[in-house]
Amino acid sequence: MKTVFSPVQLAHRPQREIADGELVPAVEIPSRAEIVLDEVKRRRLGDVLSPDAFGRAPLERVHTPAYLDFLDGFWNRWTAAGRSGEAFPYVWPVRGLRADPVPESVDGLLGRYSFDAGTPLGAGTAEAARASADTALTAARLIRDGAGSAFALCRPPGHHAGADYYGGYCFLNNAAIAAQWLRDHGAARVAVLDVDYHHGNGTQAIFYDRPDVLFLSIHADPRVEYPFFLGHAEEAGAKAGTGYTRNWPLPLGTDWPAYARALEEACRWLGVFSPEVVVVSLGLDCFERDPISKFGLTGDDFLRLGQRLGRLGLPTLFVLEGGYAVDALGRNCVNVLEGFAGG
Ligand code: OKP
Ligand code: ZN
Repeated sequence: MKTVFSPVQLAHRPQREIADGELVPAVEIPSRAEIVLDEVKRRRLGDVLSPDAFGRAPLERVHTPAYLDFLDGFWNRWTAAGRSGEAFPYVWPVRGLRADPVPESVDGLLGRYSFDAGTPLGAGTAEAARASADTALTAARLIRDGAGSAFALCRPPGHHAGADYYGGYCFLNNAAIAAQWLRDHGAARVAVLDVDYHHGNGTQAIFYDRPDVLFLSIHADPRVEYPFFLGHAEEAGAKAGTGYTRNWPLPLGTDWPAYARALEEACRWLGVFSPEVVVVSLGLDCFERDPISKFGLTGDDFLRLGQRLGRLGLPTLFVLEGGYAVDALGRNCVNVLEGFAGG
């Protein structure tokens, strides 16, 4: 299986994040990607390619032009306003407040285009996010050109980002951008299977009304876990997309037997939908020792997860999302990929 990665993705270097009422060291850090890349090479998964620049058009198929302008131009505006440290929003246009007109001040802009205060935006963020999306697109093109699988070593991750908002360490929705690109380049039906510990709220929102992209997510119950405001079992799509979103919120402490039952159901839906490509939003934060998560999957369970996906026999694009136990991240990630390839 080929891997796509660019060192430009390391330019996003968050220092601190707001979590649980404190400013704490950031967890979505460059070494995550380096650890995964090292393990890909050590275990000889396959060639590692650099992404090509796909430009803005495939991003605009998922994100609004105004949001993309915000991301591209924000750091200049922030520094021009005399700010120096990484940026955090602190006020949002919630119920009854107006999202439009879009504010002119940097603090207003941050609130308008985000949904949480836990996601630092810094000098290299836009450039890294763009490279991360190009990584997903380059891997998607490998699949379009006939590969049975490919691994997009994306960072920063993407599945929490919506059409016009960032959050959850995510800026551009890499998996959604890849899925849409595959739709635009010959695939009639694409499925996104999100196995990150956190619900992929951005991806769900982007495809919620659509029957051509199936969204399936297995994750910690949002009643007790981030992102709290999406990912409940009854969310099943709307309008023409009714029935084309499925959620499996699971309790904290879930280990492999219960996880595997949800995965079995998701695989059954994949069989019924019969997509031309499966995009796997590959978070590794269901791991038992993940520092911010509370599921109980082991290293061997990630091998089992990959094997189960391999048995679907469908062209599969793996897009890296979360996973913060940096010491075990490489092993867990490559376990999924090898499990998939090795049967
Ligand atoms: C991104 B991805 C925990 C704070 C959690 C946000 C988590 C974002 C996860 N104390 N903050 O889905 O892995
Ligand atoms: Zn996650």
